[in-house]
Amino acid sequence: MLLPVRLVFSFAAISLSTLAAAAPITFSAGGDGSAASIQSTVDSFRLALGTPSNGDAPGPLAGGRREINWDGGGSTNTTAAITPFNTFLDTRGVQLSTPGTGLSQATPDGLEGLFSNPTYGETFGPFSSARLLVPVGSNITDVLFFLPGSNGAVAATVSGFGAVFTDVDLANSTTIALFDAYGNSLYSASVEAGTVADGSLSFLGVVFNGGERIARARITTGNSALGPNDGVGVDVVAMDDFIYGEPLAAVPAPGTLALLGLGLAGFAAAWRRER
Ligand SMILES: [Ca+2]
Ligand SMILES: [Ca+2]
Ligand SMILES: [Ca+2]
Repeated sequence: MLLPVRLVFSFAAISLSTLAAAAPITFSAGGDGSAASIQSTVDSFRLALGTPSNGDAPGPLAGGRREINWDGGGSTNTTAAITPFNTFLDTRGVQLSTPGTGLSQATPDGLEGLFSNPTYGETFGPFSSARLLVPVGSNITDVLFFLPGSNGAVAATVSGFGAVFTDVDLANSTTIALFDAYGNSLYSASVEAGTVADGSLSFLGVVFNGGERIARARITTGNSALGPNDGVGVDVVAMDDFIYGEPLAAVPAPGTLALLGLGLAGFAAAWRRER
C-alpha cells in the first residue's frame, strides 16, 4: 500500500527532469549593410516564436508574435524623446523606458539632426525602412510587456524576444538581458558585431523551450550614448525591429512547483499517518 507515495516521488522526478532540460534557443547573426545578410536568421526566429504577426489586434491571443519596426507607416519624421515610451503600449503590449532623457524614432539622417552629428547618416542603416529607435542620453533601453489592448493595465510575459541592431562594431558592447516576473535573470548575451565598418546589421533573438516567461528585457546599445563619432574605442549602436512572442497575462507562479511539491508531501505525510 505504498503506491501513492511512490507516485508522488515519480511526479517530482519528472518535474525536475523537465526543468533541467529547459534552455534558451539563440538566433544570432552579424551581417553587412544588407537586410539579406541577417534575413534568414530573423525569419527562423519568427517561425520559432509563432505565426502570424498579430499586428495591433487586442489580446489575449492563443499564439503568434508581435513586431515593431518603428517606421510609422513610412514616416521619416524624428519623434520627440520620451520616457516612458508608450507609443506601442496598447497596440503591441510594450512599454519602453531609459535612464536617459527618452527614446526617439528617427531615420539615420534624422539622427544627424537629433544628435547634431553629421556622420550618423553613414554610421547607421535600417533593416526595415526607414526609421530606427534610439535612447537619448543613455545606452540603456528597458522593455516591459503588457497584454495588448489593456493599455498597460495587465502585466504580461513573453516566450522570446529579439531585436535588430545597426553598427555593432565591438564584440561585447551590445547586450540583451532577460528577466522573469520576479527579477530573476533568465539570459544575457552579447550581440554579434557586424562585418563592415559602418551601417552593418546584427540580430540577436532568444526563445525558451522550458516554459520560462520573460517579463523584462534590458538592452544595452554600444559602449556610449549617441552623440560622439563612432570609432576609436567608441561604439555607438542603434536599434531596428523588435520581435517577441505574443504577450500573455503574467500568472503568479513564485515557486508554484515547490508549493505543489509541499502540498503533495503534506498529503503523503498525512496518508502515512492515516495508515
Ligand atoms: Ca525600421
Ligand atoms: Ca561603425
Ligand atoms: Ca558602432
